[in-house]
Amino acid sequence: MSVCSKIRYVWIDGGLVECERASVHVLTHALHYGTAVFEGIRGYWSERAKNLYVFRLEDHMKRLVNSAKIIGLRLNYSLEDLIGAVIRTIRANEFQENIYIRPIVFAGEGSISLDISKIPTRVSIAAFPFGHYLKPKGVRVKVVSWRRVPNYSMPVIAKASGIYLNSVLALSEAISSGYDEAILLDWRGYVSEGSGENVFIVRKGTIYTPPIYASILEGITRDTVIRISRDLGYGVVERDIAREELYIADEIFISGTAAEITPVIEVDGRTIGTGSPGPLTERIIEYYKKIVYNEVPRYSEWITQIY
Ligand code: PY5
Repeated sequence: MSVCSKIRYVWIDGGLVECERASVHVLTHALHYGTAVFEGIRGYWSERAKNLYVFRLEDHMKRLVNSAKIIGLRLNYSLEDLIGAVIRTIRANEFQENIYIRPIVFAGEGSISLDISKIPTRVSIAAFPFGHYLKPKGVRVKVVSWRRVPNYSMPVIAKASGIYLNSVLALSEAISSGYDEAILLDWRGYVSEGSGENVFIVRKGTIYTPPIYASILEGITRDTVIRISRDLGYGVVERDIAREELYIADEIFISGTAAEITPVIEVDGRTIGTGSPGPLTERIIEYYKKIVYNEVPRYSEWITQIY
């Protein structure tokens, strides 16, 4: 199936073009060296309101701008320009279903030199219909042999394309061993994160998640989970998690824009809790769903209404 079967327009370098025309040259710098930063954002179609709600759009676009700054990609658009461009892209496609939005800022053509200071920066925004990324009833995960890139080698807080080779290797190891998803340890041996998700464990009613210094991406869903869990009355502690704590956790879940909040039911062949999503995990998932569909007024500032 063609990549454009469900996309009419893509925003590229300042304007909308027909999807078929949104292509790049083979000498694009980012293709060779991973010199790009991107975002993943979700939009939820509410049948009840007959509207599409984008979740935490401004926070995602702020992270995109920050990622570009960290990598040293010069960006010729303001935060406001980029937010406006996302809204325009969705409206032009007239989506009336759940979507995923993928903006990318990348080093274009001009030279194969590793010096990106003279290479023009390009930007594109594509959006397309999207369902579940992982099994919503729970995934089986493997702690893989690849370690999460340490932040003394790569600026892992930036959502940068090149860093994703680490995630690709981790996920393919997990899948080829018969699992659904990978968990990577950090350079010290503590739990870092999934291939595309942050990790949370529950022990005796308290929620724990690795700190920023465990080389994680500072997930926006992670921040959402921390805030809404506290709202629901649960304690949330950011601290190092040892690998073996995963095995004896009462519940585990992973969070990310694509993965949303997905229960983990098995780690390295050990069943977690009862082997089905735990009660606390289910409560947070339920609350999260209400929030993204704009059914919780206190969190409506996280929502951008499209139509
Ligand atoms: N950690 C990594 C390595 C990620 O790639 C992601 C998001 C997260 C954590 C969670 O971040 P957030 O909650 O801000 O989304 N991954 C992307 C996503 O859209 C790409 C996944 C293929 O979920």
